[in-house]
Amino acid sequence: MRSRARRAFALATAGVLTAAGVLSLAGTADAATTLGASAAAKGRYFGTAVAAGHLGESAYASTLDTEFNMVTPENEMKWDAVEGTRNSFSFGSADQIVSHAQGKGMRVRGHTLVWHSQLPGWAGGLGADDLRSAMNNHITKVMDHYKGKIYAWDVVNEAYQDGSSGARRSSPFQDKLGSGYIEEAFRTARTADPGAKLCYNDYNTDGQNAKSNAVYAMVKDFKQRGVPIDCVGFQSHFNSNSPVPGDYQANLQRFADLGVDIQITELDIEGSGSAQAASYTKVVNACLAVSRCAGLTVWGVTDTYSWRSSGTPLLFDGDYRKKPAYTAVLAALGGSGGVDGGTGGATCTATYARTDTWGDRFNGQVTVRAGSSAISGWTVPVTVTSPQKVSTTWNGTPSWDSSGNVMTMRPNGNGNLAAGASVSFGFTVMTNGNTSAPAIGACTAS
Ligand code: 9MR
Repeated sequence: MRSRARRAFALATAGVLTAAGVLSLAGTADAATTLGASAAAKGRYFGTAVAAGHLGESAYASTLDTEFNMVTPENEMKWDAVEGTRNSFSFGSADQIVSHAQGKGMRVRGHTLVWHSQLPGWAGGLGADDLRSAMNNHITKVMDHYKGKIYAWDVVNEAYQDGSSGARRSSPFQDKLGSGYIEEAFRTARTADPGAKLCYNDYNTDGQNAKSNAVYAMVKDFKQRGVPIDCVGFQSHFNSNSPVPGDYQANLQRFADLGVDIQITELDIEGSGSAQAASYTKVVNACLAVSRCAGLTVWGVTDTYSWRSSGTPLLFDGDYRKKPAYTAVLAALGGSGGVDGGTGGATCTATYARTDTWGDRFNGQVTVRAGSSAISGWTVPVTVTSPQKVSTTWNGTPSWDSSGNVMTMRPNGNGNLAAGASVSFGFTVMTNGNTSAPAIGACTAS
C-alpha cells in the first residue's frame, strides 16, 4: 500500500512536470507526443505540404510548427510559380515557406522541377533545342537559389502513364526530347546542388503494377549506369477505389533494395474514423519496416485545405482537431506519453487526442498500446490545468491526487493486452474558460 502510494505520487509528479514543460514550450502539446518527434525517435521525418497563403493563420501555423519537421511547398516551387516568364524568376511565395521552415528547424522537400503539369505555356511551346536549354536552365537556377536549403528535390514528377502499358506519359519533354530527358534532368540537378537528394516522384506506383515496374526498371538502369538518383517518392494518394495495396511494403522494399531511399511524399487517404485510421497505420508501419524509408509527408495540414477536401483525407479536421487517423499514426510511430521499463521488460505507450468539443467542455481520448511484449496492467497519469475539471471518465478506473487535477487511470478489471494491442479510455474536461490540452504522462506497464 505504502509503495503503491509512493508510486502514484511519483506518477502524479511526472505529470505535473510534463505540464510545466508543455506550458513553457508551446503551450499546447508535449513535444514528445507529436508526429515529428515520434517519427524522429524512429529515425524518420514527418512532413506536410504547406501553402504560403495559410502561414498567417495562427491555428494553421501552430499545428504545422508543433507537429511536423519537414515541409513541401504544395504549389509554390512549381515551374509556373517560379518561372512564369522565360528566365525571369520569382521566388517570393516559396521563399516565405522556406524561411518559415528554417525558422522552426524544419527541413524542406523541393517540389518539383520537371513536370508536364503546371508548366507555363511558353515552355510547352518551345522547339526541342530551346526546351532542352530551358529545362536545364530552370533546374539550375531554381536549385541554385535554394542551394544548401533543400533536403530532397522531386527532380522529375509523374513521367509515366497510368494503365497497363508501363509507357512514358506524353509531355513536351517526352515528345520533344525523348526518353533521355529524365536522365539529363538528374545529371543537371546533381551539378546544381550536390548536397540535395534527388528523387523521382510518382502516383499509382504504390503497389507492384505495370507503372511501378516501369519506374523500377528505370531506377535500376540509372543505378547500374551511375545516373545520379538518391530516392524514389511514392505519393500515396489513396481512397476506396484505390486503397493501400496489399503489397505496399514489398513494393517499397524492392525499390530500397536497388540502393535508393524511399520517401512517402504526398500521403492522403480519403475516408474517416477507424477505417481511415487503419489505412494510415498500414502506411506508417510499411515505412517503419523498410529501413531505407526516410520519412512520410502528408499532403496538407487540415482537411479544409486539401486538394480533395470533400474526401477529408488528412489527419486534422477543419477545426484542427486530431482525427482518429492522427491518433493511429502517432501510435504507430511509437507515440509517446512515453515508454518506460515497467516490469519484466513490459512497455506501453499512451497517445492523446481530443475527440469532441463543445462551448464549455471537450472529450479527450487516450490510447494505451502494449509494446513488443504482452502486459497485464497499465497506468497513465492525466493532468488538467486549473480551473479545468474532469467531470466524467469511461473505459478506465481513475484515482485522484489531492489537487483534483491529476488523474491516474488504470484498466477496468483485467488489464491484459497482447503485444502491440491497444485499448482506449476517455474523459470529459470542463474547460471553465481554459481550453488547453491535458498533459499525458508516461504509460507504466506491469
Ligand atoms: O495539391 C496541389 C493542388 O493545390 C494543385 O491545384 C494541383 C495542380 O496540379 O497540384 C496538387 O498537388 C499535386 C502534386 O503537385 C503532384 N501530385 C498530385 C498532387 C495532387 O493533385
